[in-house]
Amino acid sequence: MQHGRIKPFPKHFLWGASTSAYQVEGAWNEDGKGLSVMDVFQHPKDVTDFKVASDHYHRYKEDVALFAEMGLKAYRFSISWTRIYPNGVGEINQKGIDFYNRLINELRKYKIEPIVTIYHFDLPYALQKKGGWSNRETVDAFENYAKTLFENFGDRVKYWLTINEQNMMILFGEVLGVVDRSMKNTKKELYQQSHHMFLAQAKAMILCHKMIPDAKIGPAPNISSIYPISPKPEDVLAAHTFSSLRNWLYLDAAVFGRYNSVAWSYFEKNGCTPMIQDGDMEILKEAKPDFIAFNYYNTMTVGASNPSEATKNKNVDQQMVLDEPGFYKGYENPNLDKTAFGWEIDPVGLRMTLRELNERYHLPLLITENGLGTYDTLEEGDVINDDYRIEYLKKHIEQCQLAISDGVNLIGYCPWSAIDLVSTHQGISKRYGFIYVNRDEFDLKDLRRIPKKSFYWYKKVIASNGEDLSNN
Ligand code: BGP
Repeated sequence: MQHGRIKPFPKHFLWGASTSAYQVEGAWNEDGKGLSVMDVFQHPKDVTDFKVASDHYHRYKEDVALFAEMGLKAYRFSISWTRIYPNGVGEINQKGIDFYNRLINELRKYKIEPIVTIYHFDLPYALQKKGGWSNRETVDAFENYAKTLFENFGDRVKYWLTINEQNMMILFGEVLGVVDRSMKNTKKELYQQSHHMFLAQAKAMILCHKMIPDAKIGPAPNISSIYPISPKPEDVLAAHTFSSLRNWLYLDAAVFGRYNSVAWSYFEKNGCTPMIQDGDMEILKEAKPDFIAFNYYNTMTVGASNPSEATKNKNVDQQMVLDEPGFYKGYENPNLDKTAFGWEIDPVGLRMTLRELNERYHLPLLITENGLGTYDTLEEGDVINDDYRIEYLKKHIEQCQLAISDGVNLIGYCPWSAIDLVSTHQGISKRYGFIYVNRDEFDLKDLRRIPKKSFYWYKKVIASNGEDLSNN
């Protein structure tokens, strides 16, 4: 559909950028912080771990000053659970509270809206050792942790995200390092974990509304439209099945407080229906998100799959599409270009995804991740000419504006990432940031910050409220 007149971005649009604690902070064992599952994650030999990351814990003032210079209206970051509760529960670590107070105050000083993710992959290792999300006690630990955050930061933080990419943790937990690889991680176990996360999320949403009436809270899954590989009805049906399991399962539970029927029949067929206790569904129903935050990198393409095909976990060019014999099978999309790391690039798919979300849930939408992970070159004179990143972001922002013209209530765009950080499983060489961090995988160099060309471009985009996307 082509619009005669394209609508402008709303006046108070949240032009932002994102990070997560374990990927940017470093200081993995300082000031009383406990171990998280990401600290014990077994990294591939050729990539760095998260111990120093971008050293944001020590350099946050300098970083926030740069965010302000870029003109960010919002900064989406996560709180490290084990800085607040080193063991997940028990004694509060005051130094952890102090750090986030300093960070939030610094952001407020520059009128940058903090958008806080309560939990971004880094479950306390002490809880993992007690069964992690398989253990129902983790639900209470999460609620208690969320309560502490609302008590301490609720006066200044008005946008909260519950759980980052619950769907990716359930579908690809071993790749992301969030589940205990020594456990069996059967589907039954994983969907039980997912049920516990739904409960934890619902309890946090209810609590947030009680404790901070003027705050908004929502889930933050990874959502993307799913294309059928052909118009063959079986392929279209497979795309619907995959979308019901990958996307809508997580949002239907968060928004409507129910399991969708396709997901439920998949559970029955696979013997993995979660154990639901009396009162659980009432809690899910009572919790109402104020908006949907979501991460978008690419669409996926699937087709029908024969039940007799061999089971295999497929990673279509690292894009994480599963083959599920009898349900769906992942394909590459021949119409799309790819990044240097093999991720398909699909700006139009973002418009499609926004439309689907809008039609299904009728809630304000906030993009909390979208960006290009690739190699950057530091040139003579501290210059990084990342025109490819500008091109990527420009095309996605254009589609956001078209989606707004389609009637979507999009309230903000927070690309990944505000500053270079360590990729979840592919090291620091896979860079996403507007700001370069001078380090390599294993050589920490001087960690100095250098604005990239995209920094100045995004500054202009924000200053013009999305009207000027030109690259010059
Ligand atoms: C999302 C995560 C982020 C980030 C991003 C990019 O799934 O929420 O934490 O890692 O993907 O992925 P990667 O780091 O693998 O390139």
